[in-house]
Amino acid sequence: MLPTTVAAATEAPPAKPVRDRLRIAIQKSGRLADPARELLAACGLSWRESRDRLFCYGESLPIDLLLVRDDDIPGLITDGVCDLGIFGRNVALEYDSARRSRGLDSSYSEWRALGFGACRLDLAVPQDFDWTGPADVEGLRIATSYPNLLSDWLAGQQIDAEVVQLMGSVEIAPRLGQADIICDLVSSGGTLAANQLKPVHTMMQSEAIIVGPTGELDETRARIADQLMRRLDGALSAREGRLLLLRTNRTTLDAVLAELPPGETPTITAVDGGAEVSVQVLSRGAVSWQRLEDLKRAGANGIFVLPVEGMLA
Ligand code: PRT
Ligand code: ZN
Repeated sequence: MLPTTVAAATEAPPAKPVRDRLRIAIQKSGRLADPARELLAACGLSWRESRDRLFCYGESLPIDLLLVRDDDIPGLITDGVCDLGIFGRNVALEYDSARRSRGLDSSYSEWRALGFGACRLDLAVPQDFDWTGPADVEGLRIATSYPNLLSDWLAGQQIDAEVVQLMGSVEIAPRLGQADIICDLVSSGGTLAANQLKPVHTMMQSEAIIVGPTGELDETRARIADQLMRRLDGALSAREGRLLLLRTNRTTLDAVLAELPPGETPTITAVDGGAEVSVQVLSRGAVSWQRLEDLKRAGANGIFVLPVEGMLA
């Protein structure tokens, strides 16, 4: 009788089960967890959560969530366990860079930037360091959790320096003598200051992104993903957009139109037999007090600025 291993080797590998639901990986807990869920909820998604809080079954649409550590999301998409993922661009590019250094192509691409989780990957040095420019890094030890992005940057600058890889508490490395300077994420800069460090060079700007596979999804999941992206675009525009309503006399209309914020073409409707007009415009961002005062001065009255709940182009 043949050994079982030989018999098994001649058998076709088991076919992968076809999934007819879309699966999105998001952070289980941490900075991006709540905003990611809020954004998906704004797209009309609702879920039933598993008891272990690792899986959320999509009820309103066939879109399930996998709740994981952000660092695991790139691998889950690469392996096809999840279709889409929401996590920081910093994590996405670090993973890409690691793959490139092994001669592999990207396994996903950024589909949309989501407007939350903003931060920068900065080089930071002790406060008494007399920084003159990137060349100052030559020969130094740099602590970071982003060894691939840092190595890419060093190579691009033709700088020879030692990369000290740490999983966390990077800011404390110079004080502990583990490194001379650091390369780490910064948002307010408070943590750097608390550790007597100052930012001197920004290597990348980051925010939360939604990524999808570089290859094609099968037809069913591609259709669900298209629907989600259309809703997402609406939710993102609605989040930033404001509906501006005002009235003005026809004689001051041109002056008022000149003060409108950047946005869509305004809708102008005659009221009171045509002497007055009502103007409605979707502003692409918040409308400042200064803008409202300028509008009023130009002849607008009854000005309303309203948040937008949803939008479908
Ligand atoms: O458990 P899991 O692995 O999922 O979470 P995590 O601990 O790796 O990540 P988490 O939740 O801290 O961050 C997730 C993502 O949020 C990051 O990958 C970034 O894309 C984004 N983000 C935005 C930040 C920051 N802002 C940020 N400030 N990630 C980390 N920080 C750190 C910073 O390095 C500093 O140590 O927060 C500290 C405070 O920053 P300051 O500058 O405001 O003092
Ligand atoms: Zn993480």
